[in-house]
Amino acid sequence: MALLSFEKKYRVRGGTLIGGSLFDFWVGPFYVGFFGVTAFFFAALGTALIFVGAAIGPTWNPWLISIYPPKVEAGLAFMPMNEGGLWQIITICALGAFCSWALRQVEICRKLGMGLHVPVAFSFAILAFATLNVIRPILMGAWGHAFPYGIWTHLDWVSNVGYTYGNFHYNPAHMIAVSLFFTTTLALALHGSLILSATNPSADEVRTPDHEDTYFRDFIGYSVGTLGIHRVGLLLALNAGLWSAICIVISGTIWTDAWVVWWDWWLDLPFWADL
Ligand code: UQ2
Repeated sequence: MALLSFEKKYRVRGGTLIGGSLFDFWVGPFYVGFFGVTAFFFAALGTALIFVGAAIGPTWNPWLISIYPPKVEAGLAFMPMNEGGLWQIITICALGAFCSWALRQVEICRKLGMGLHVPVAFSFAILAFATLNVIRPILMGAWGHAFPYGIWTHLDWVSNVGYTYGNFHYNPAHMIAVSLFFTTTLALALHGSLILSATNPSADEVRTPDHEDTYFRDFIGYSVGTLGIHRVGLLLALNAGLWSAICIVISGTIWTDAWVVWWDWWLDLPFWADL
């Protein structure tokens, strides 16, 4: 169906979660909805407050601008603007915008009669952010454990937190997360190259899914299938985000030592513990 006649059929009212038909319209190509309004509000306010923080100083160098969370000593208190309060409101704006975006995706899914896979997937990204800057700081008792909003300073934060637990690469959940990120790129490279090789062949005619299946059956004796590869891809990608959240939320909460010490359970196994 051509794009214009498709839009005529599907750009109709309905499917909203909140607000009925009040915000059920488009601005140019963008569906608005109640959550389009809230997303715009949170994004605009959050961005404006980042500029307020930049104006407070000490730099306008975009690489070095940073909005810091409160000091660890402040615990979980609400703070004045220039002592972490800006960071607190910007964090609320960020989560408000992310959740608005997810719910706007849900409304679009409902309009089009599609599954909710995209908003579910996006929710894992929101979960990862919330784990870093809300859940873990609350579990540890201070907003000061969250990361600052700055290009350079958030990298410093990652480095510092890594060294706080010795070498973060010994964190078993971090190992699982990294493996999932690599496997995700493997899956996407396999899939992208396979699709391009079949739809963009040097021969004149585009190849079929049978060619794609047969390629992998010839190569490794197995094809996961054209729908299956997308299930594998989504599963890998969501787990990469999930295990990233797990690997950071267990650090400083249920495990406070260097991560290499965790592996002592292996050395303590009865087979060789007494040798
Ligand atoms: C496949 C298939 C596709 C694909 C790919 C495969 C026709 C177009 C890439 C091959 C994938 C396999 C064997 C699984 C890979 C698993 C991991 C964990 C990387 O069979 O069906 O559809 O794109």
